[in-house]
Amino acid sequence: MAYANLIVETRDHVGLVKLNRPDALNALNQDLLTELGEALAKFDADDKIRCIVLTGSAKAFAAGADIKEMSDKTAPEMFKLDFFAEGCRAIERTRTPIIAAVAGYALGGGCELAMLCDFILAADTAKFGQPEINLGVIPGMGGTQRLTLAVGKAKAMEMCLSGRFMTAEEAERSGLVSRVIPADKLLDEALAVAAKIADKSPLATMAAKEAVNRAFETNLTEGVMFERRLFHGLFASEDQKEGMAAFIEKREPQFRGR
Ligand code: CO8
Repeated sequence: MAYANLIVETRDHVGLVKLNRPDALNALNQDLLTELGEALAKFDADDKIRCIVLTGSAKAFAAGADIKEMSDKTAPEMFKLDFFAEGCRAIERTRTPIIAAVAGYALGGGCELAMLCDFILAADTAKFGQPEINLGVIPGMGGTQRLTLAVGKAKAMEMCLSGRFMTAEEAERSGLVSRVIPADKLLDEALAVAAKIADKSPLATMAAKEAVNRAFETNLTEGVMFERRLFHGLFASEDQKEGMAAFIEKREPQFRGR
């Protein structure tokens, strides 16, 4: 299916979604977020797709919510607009792992979008920020919460209050991104990591994703119990038998998602 604001491709078992509003630095408007939700839902429903890469352009992953689209809105209109929240829910609902491959600006809703993904690989050109304060507002797609969980209060507070951007290097040091990669290698590396994930049992990757995400929602005892139950449950899968047999037989496992 062709999208107006996205380029969507598949590479074997990996789904690639490229934000594509170059004239607006991939600013997140209603159409783009709606399309993104549709594209993710399609990949998630496709058993062949076992990992997703979300990326932007060399200049911008996304420069935030579309300021021009929302500048004249009233509070009741913003209250009724659900596409921002629905865009967030679409990512949260996606059970297939999603890697954000971020080059250039990831600002405001763009930074929040990257943080909604399961982890971020950053090009050395990446710049992260929550500059909403410069517009007289604050982050609205989870930035005050997820940035604080990722980098701690001091840096999150400084970024949200002052609008200061973080470089890729600082973002890695602070735990916001998993790795920094030379910009010209970013997409290849993200696709290679995604292919590696796609080789695992999809039941196990989904379970691992659910268990790590549970760490943000619960206390340690409950989280560990949740993890243990998922661990036990995976012994009902053929993939567990295959994975352990392959280790013992010194061969590569063939995971089938059963
Ligand atoms: N919205 C709309 N258009 C944008 C945006 C944006 N966020 N960012 C850039 N553009 C447009 C520019 O207007 C410009 O268009 P035109 O050529 O028609 O004038 C084009 O993209 C290129 O941008 P610049 O000329 O500004 O490019 P520069 O290289 O000079 O600057 C920057 C790049 C620094 C990224 C600059 O564009 C910028 O500061 N952009 C805005 C960043 C920002 O403030 N983001 C936060 C937006 S608010 C937000 O994200 C809230 C999310 C929560 C919503 C939740 C609702 C419930």
